[in-house]
Amino acid sequence: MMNRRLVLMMCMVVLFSLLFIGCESVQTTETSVPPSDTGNSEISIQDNESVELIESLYSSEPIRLGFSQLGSESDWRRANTNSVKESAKEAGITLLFENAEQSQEKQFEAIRSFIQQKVDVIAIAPVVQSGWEPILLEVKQAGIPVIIADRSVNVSDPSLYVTFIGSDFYDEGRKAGKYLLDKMREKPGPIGIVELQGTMDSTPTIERKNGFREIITSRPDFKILKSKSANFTLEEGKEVMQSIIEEQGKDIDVLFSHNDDMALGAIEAIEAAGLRPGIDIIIISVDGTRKSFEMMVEGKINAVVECNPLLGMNLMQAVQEIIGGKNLPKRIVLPESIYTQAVAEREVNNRKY
Ligand code: GYE
Repeated sequence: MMNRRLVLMMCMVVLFSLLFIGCESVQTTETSVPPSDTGNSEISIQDNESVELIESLYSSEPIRLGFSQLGSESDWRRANTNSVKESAKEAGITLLFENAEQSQEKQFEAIRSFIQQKVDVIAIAPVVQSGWEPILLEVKQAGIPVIIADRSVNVSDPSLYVTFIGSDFYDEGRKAGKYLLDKMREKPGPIGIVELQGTMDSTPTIERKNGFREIITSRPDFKILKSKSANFTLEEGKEVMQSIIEEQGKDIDVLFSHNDDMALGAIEAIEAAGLRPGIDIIIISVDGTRKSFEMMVEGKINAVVECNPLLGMNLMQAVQEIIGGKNLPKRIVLPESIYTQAVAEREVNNRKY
């Protein structure tokens, strides 16, 4: 199936050729016919029309981007969605947006509808990282380039997408681990750790978990008491933490939460159990939302690893470059930091999400 933009480019080539032939005939006419001759002005009107036609073809066809968002589970995700929508508007790109509400099946449906609507580029924020090859093959066969945004996909054929724009989740896990090592350097073990994981089989969950473990193995007295998924949501964070407190009681020294929303839910559960978050239980979270900074200011979260959801402009730039025929790097990573209570007060009002 032929891409619309390709057809447009071919039209432009044809029009340019016609224009070129037109110019040639102007020159030949000019040598034989005086400039005041009406025939000459007729030719120049045709000439202008060709230019206008080319211009209108070019400007009346904004790029059409289909974006399959995985859901709206967290403040991070809502900021990500807003960033994509606002950036598309700013870049003059027509955005076809679908929210899959955590269902990979719904993402497949959205992608198929984008193929049917013959969009120019498809961007996908994948809910999980496995199971993408067949659908990406369908998109490839339709001749539509794919950008993977935020979370990654696990595919053996790298030609199934152009680039992956997102954070280094493994490094985020490592940063959390390093903070903990430093925080506990004077404290003798055993140190009891609870981990709240995000969505199972999603890239941030897998990599934050592995990065964290890589670092903390240097202290064999760090014990992971419980590691459970709470699907990146506040409600589940609260529920899961409550049940873990009931099981593990006072052995919990540390909570490593894969995102801020789950940490906020867990804080409610910790307080309801009569414990002090940030003091009785050291809390490390990931994302860096304004709410998590407010919790740091209150002393209830100890450190937050930043994960930037504001990918919109990077995504639009990549889309424009693909359409412009440029080569993109296979991986586009955004710079990120880690924040502690020491800087929370100063930084809280600078948070953009
Ligand atoms: O950390 C979490 C969200 O995929 C990086 O998904 C994203 C994660 C983010 O729901 O809050």
